[in-house]
Amino acid sequence: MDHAADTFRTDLMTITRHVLNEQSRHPESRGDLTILLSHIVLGCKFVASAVNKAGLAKLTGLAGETNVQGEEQKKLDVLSNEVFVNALVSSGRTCVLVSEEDEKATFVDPKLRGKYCVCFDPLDGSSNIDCGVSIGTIFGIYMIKNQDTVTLEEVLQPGKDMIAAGYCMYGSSCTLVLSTGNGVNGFTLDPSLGEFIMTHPDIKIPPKGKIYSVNEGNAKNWDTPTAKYVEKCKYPTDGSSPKSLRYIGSMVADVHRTLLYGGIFLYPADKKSPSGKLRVMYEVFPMSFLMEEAGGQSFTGKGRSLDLIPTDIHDPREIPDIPRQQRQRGGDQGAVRGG
Ligand code: FDP
Repeated sequence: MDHAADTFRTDLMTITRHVLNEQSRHPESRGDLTILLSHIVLGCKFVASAVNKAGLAKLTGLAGETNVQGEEQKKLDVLSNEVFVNALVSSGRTCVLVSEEDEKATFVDPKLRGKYCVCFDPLDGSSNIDCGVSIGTIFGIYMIKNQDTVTLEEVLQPGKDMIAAGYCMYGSSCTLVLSTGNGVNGFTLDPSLGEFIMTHPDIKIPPKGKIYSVNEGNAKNWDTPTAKYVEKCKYPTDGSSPKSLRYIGSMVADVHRTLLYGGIFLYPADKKSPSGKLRVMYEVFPMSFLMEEAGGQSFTGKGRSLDLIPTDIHDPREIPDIPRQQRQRGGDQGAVRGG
């Protein structure tokens, strides 16, 4: 990109302009997705501002509550969840919301309902909040056939049925990466304009990557194929150079780097988490959708990640009354990769 010319750019591709352009490719569209996305963008701007002020405003630290995964909630998690729930409901375009922070799915008041279901993690990577490392919001959007009669079963759709997905990374800059099923584009928040401007058009993951990204502290609990794969990254047997290890421990940041630089990010199942740690509906699906749209792959160890059918909105958590064998989940490890 021509940075000198960028300084003087006057014809800016804002995210709104981009989404409207995408909408015009579907003459039958009534702009509902555009409106929904503009509310998500507003939520991202709000959270970006709160994250920037977190240290100053004493927003860091525990809020004294525990979420469904048994993790202590941070104030910023709670705030971000409220911001997104309010933004999504007030868009008038959603009928069901699935949030990492809420035990149950939220069924929107019938008067305010629209045709979309949004699954989201309002603030992913929250163990990184207090040290200022990049964190992010992840979201995936489904269309629901009948918003008036929608049930929880309808929400448990395979990832391949998603119509749009994205994430917003709150880091040294604030970057929103979005796909509406026609490639992947990245936008950076210009704080002086308060607008996301397209900075990474048509992202394609490099076909070959030199980086592997995994929490190797879990290695003693891995199965043999996983351990062998990671060993090969370090000690290749085909004469190639060893790969570099990069692991931030914040999925949005690790996936963002993988999208731009190539390589592999994985969070394999282990003895502690036999079905893996990453949540299917609001972590694995949106990121897998973006990876595939960018020309990469995402798989569970047994098959394509987007083919999984969740049986619980917070899969893969253990559900005591349903034996694991009777559930339809297709895999037990996760990896997204370029080449
Ligand atoms: P966090 O627990 O900090 O919210 O699934 C959540 C997640 O972060 C991902 O963002 C991240 O990739 C992963 O967990 C990190 O897990 P480990 O600390 O076990 O490596």
